[in-house]
Amino acid sequence: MDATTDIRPAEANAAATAAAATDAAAGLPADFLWGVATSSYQIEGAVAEDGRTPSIWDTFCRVPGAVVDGENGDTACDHYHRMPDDVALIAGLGVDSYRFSIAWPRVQPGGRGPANAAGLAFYDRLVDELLAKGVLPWITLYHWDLPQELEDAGGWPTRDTAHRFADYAELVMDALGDRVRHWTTLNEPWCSAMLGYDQGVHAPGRTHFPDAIKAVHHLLLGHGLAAQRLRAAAPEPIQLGITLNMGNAYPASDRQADRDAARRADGLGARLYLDPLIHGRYPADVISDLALRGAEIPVQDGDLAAISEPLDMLGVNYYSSHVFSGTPEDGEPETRPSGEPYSRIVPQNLPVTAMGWDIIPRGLTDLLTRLGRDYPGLPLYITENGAAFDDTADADGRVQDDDRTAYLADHIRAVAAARAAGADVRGYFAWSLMDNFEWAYGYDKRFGLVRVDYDTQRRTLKQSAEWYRDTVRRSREQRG
Ligand code: IFM
Repeated sequence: MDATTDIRPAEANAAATAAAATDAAAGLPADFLWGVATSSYQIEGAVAEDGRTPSIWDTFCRVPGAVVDGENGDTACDHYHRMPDDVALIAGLGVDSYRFSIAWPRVQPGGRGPANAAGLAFYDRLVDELLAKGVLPWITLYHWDLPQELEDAGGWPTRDTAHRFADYAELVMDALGDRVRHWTTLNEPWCSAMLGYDQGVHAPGRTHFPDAIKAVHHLLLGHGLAAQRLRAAAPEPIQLGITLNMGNAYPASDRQADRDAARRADGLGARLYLDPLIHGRYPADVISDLALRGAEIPVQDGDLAAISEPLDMLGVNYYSSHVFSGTPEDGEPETRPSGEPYSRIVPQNLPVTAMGWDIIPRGLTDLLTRLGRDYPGLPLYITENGAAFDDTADADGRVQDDDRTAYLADHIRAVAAARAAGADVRGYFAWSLMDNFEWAYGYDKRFGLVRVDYDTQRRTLKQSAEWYRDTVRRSREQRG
């Protein structure tokens, strides 16, 4: 297969003229859910207020060199103090839903014990504010801000953290379950485990692959235990899910070595999570691949039954895809001296975002149709999709971000194409509502539909926000 030709968009990086972008939502049904998303540490600030204690990100940001320019989330977008205005901004975009995360150390400082009423009160007000404006709250319980005390006790590689997460989930359900129907346990467990415990580029900054694999299992176990507790404690039936970040892994050619490289990448990136969650078992080929790297999944009796607690929906975060080769650039050898097979991302020379990520809308269509085929009967929601670009603002803070509009339009079309091919995709959340703290990149990368001037905290709708608002409006008009 010539993957390069296959994944190149028909109009690669076409500038988004109004005419080109208006039809993006065509083909999506009238009840399609439109939203915007954020996460707690990336926007809230107020890290030491109302009883919040440090998370692993507060600690990691203090490590010299960990975050660009030594930035941190101490103030971020100051959302904690500007929440009503931000909700008004969301309502002004006309979206159906707002996906946000709860800061664990704000509502259960230290990660154990009783709820902190002052911390919970913030989310209580946020939920009320959203409902008053007709916006559906969509909660993510864990978007990476693990209480530092739990990391000190071993973090996600330690089994107890899964139990602590289930306790915390129930505390939040007790406080907000009377008004919130949509619950996501974890955001992107691959990032928590691999970036945090293997690559060390995210908090807590550890670099031990076998521990990262233990973290994967305990994150999934935490999800399963929390799912059981959430369902048991919910006063009304809920819609429960988990969000995974995934791309499509393409082999560079039909050669067996390349197909194996793509299979291995997909195994570690996607099936290691999907198969236990949905089929109740870890994939045999991934277990063998892990063994070659000295890693084992610490499964105990009953774990897989808990992990495969039925899901009402699967959240998909999509940004890009990769093409894999099973050989180094010079062609030899296919196996490292350790016996581990070789796997290389093949550069595609495609248009990229400011993150350097290839723009491959076709990958989203392929991913969604594959999920629909391999994991049938599970409603899918795009819980994040969006792009950082090097925005330039005029004197009024206005940004003419045609590149971002084109990215969003192309990916929304890719969702419609997946639906046409049979995938049960029911909603789309743009990442992100506003520019925010982009983890190890600090404030250097801007993903927002809304520009944030970090000196004044002024918010200004970018052109992409206006385009998204109009797209949502047109799509809603079909509802009559
Ligand atoms: O900003 C992040 C988000 O927190 C998780 N998904 C990817 C986004 C862009 O990197």
